[in-house]
Amino acid sequence: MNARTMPPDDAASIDTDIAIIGSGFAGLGMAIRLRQGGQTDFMIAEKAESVGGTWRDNHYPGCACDVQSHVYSFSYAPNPRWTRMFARQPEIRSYLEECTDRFGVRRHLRFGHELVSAVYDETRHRWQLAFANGQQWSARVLVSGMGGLSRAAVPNIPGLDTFEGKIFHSQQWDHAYPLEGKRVAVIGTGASAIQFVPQIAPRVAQLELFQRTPPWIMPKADRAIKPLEQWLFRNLPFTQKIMRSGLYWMLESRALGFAVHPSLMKAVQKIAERHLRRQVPDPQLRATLTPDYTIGCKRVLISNDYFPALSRANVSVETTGIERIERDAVVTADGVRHPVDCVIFGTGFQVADPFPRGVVRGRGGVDIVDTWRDGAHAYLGTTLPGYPNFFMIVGPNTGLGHNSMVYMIESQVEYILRALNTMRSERAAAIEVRPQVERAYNERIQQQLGRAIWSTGGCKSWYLDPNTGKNTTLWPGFTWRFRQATGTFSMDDYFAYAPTAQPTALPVHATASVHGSAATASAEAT
Ligand code: N01
Repeated sequence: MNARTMPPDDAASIDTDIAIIGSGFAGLGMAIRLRQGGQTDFMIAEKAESVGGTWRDNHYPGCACDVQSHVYSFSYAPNPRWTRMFARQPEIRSYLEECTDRFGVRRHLRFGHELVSAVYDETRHRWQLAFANGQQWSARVLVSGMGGLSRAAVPNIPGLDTFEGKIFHSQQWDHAYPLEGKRVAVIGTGASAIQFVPQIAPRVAQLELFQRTPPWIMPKADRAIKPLEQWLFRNLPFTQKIMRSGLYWMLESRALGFAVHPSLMKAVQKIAERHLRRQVPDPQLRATLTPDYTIGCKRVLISNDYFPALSRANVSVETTGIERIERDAVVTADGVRHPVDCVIFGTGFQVADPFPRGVVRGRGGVDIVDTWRDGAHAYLGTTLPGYPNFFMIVGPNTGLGHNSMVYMIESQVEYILRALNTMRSERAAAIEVRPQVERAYNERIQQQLGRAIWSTGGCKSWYLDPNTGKNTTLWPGFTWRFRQATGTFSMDDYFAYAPTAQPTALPVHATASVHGSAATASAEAT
């Protein structure tokens, strides 16, 4: 099927070669590169009514990227019109809308398609997809661009359902609710909260910030991009390339402290301590806001207006744990009632379970939730034994604490394109990563992570699986190494299925020395 023959939206069942789920940076990035390669037989299922992923869903006041925009954009689509070094959410969302049109992927999009199940049919080598709207698709290849930070996490606090005021999560911000004059409780002090607290503090009557763990915060080198710079970027594009490259290497150098020599983080911590001292004159508040773990263990945040907001007369920071919520108050473990009109959760996302049970089922109907019982894992964050022709973008251990996720996404997209090309040239109906290749890769990753600041810094974070304590989210180190590792696709790492449904050993190719790959060609059974 090609674009000309694509069936209308109301068709009950659709056959497509490649189904992409999600239209954030990952899904769009995959679609754009397919189009650029001349592929037209693919469709993108998007649960919402527009593209943008996290940059559509998160629109809380102050929402902005904490990575410089020149790096946080597609390498092939620099945007000379960025207005700030760290673009704000509406600008990033517009950028993604523009890319959708510019690269001709809009006609491949199907909005209002929330995936409810993807089941691998071993006899036909196809993924059978069902959507909440009743649509069904059949696809040879399934690419997940669903991201790990899309399902809001709201803690199960006793009495939450008895609260009679207004409640919402930062990801579902209710702009229609007037915060003016209200007593507001904010729960959580992560990347989202530190962006919206300074925005709402001047508007509310009183803001109580419930802090469980203080974050380390560095100064944010943000500024408007001057018209002359924009002119240069537009008319002499190499200038923006130089800027991008400089920023990339500046950010990349931070991996040295995070993953290679965690002791270097002490020097970084000094900068954060100075930032705190300069911005918070009150020693008691300063003590409350000083973390007791090494910087970098949790995501390092950047802000110039968070600390000043906390010094306002109408803002207080509460560190006693929350015991319950009553009709009109938050009650802390010391028995104190904190009467509020509104509770805003800045409590992050359900990172450990990116796919709910029942949504992705591979060979033998095995649910990915069961495969990941002891924590998520994948080969190069992309492929998983038991799940043929299933590719994840932003899968396990591809997250970053120091550089742009778009770089990781592009690395994975290119790897998937290589896999698809190899399948075509080998005439394989399906491919599946060999279990021992994936296992050896993950052992290596976990070893490296064990030495990194995220494991040794003395904190608990969402980077670690809550059940096993394993870091299943972050890539351990330099992003160029990930680019290198994904830069070759070796069939030696995979089983190939002939159209008969039996795995066959395809000819063994010269084994590329892929970083982290055991790259063995022994014909082990699954
Ligand atoms: O969520 P978080 P977030 N009782 O998980 C607290 C990305 N992002 O939405 O630290 C009380 O970081 C929790 O406390 P603790 C980015 O990758 C990017 O802020 O666990 N408190 C913490 O303070 C980021 O890392 C941008 O002790 C509870 C907070 O809630 C990720 O999204 C901007 C609690 C959660 O912080 C998530 O950020 C924004 C409970 N029961 C976000 N449960 C960019 O600019 C949780 N907390 C790119």
